Amino acid sequence: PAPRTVLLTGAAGGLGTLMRGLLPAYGYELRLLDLRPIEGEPDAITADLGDKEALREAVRGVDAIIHLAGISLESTFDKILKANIEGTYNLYEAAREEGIRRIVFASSNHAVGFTPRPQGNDPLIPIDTPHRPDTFYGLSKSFGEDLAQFYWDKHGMETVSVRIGSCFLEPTSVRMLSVWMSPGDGARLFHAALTAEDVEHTVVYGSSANTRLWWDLSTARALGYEPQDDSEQYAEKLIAEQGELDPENPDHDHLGGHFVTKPPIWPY
Ligand code: NAI
Ligand code: 15L
Repeated sequence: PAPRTVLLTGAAGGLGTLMRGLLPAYGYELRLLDLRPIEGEPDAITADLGDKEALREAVRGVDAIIHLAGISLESTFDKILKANIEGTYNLYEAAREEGIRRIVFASSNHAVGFTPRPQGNDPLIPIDTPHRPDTFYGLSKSFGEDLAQFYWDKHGMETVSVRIGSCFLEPTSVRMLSVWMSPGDGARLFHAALTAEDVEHTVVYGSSANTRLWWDLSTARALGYEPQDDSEQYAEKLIAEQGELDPENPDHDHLGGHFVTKPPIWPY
C-alpha cells in the first residue's frame, strides 16, 4: 500500500517548509521534526538527530520517512560529523528498530561536485558517476548514500537517495539554470520516491526538465517522476546580470559550482 503517514525531518528548513506546503495535496499526513520549533505547528517534534530516544519515538508508526534534516552547506568536519553522518545513522537505526521500510534521503549534487560539468556535446552526467565530494558536506552525502545501500543489503530497508540540485522558488545563478528543481517538481519527485515499488536503493538526480540540464534523469523517471518545469524562463535575465559560465573559472566548471573552491557564502 502507498505510504500515508510520513515523517519529515528538517521540516523547519527551506525545503522542509516548501514540502510542508505541497505534499499534503498528495494525501500524506506529515509528522514534522526539526531541531528548531516550527511556528504554527504545535505538534511538530523538536528534537536533535543526536537524540536516539526521541528519534525512535518520532519514527514509530510512520509508513515512510523523508530525511531532510542536517547541515545543508559546508561547515566544520566536527559539525558535519554530528548532524549529517551520526545523525543519519541514528535515524536509520531508529527506523530499523521500528520496522520502517522506506526512506527518501536528501542527498546532494555535492556528493559528485568535483566532477567537471558537461560542455558542448558532452553527455549528461550518469547516475553511476563516481562520488567526488566537493566539501565535508558533500562527503556526508556520499556517506548517506553508502549507508542507504548498506541498510538495503543488510536489512532490506529501501531508500531513494535524491541528489538534489537546487530546490528554491526560483534559480538565482547561471549555474542553477542547469541544476534547479522547482518546488513543484520536488514534490512530484518525493511523491514518486515514496510510491514507486521495489526501489531497493535507487539513486536519482533531483532537477526539473531544464533546457540546460547537466544530469541524466532516467532513474528518477523510472520511479514515475515527470518533471513539469524548466528554468529556461529565467535564463535571459540571469545571463544578462551574471554572464555565461566561464571555463577558466573553477567555480563555474564543476558540477558543485563554488563549493569546490571555498565554503559557500549565503546568499549567493
Ligand atoms: P535548511 O538548512 O534550510 O534546513 C535543514 C533543517 O535541518 C533546518 O531546519 C535545521 O534546523 C535542521 N537540522 C539541522 N541539524 C539538525 C539536527 N542535528 N537535528 C534535527 N534537525 C536538524 O536546508 P534545506 O535547503 O531545507 O535542505 C534540506 C535538505 O536537503 C538538507 O539535507 C540538504 O543538505 C538537502 N539539499 C538541499 C538542497 C536545496 O537546494 N535546498 C540541495 C541539495 C541537498
Ligand atoms: C546544496 O546541497 C545545498 O543544500 C543548497 O543550499 C544549495 O547550495 C545547493 O546544494 C546548490 O548546489 O545550489
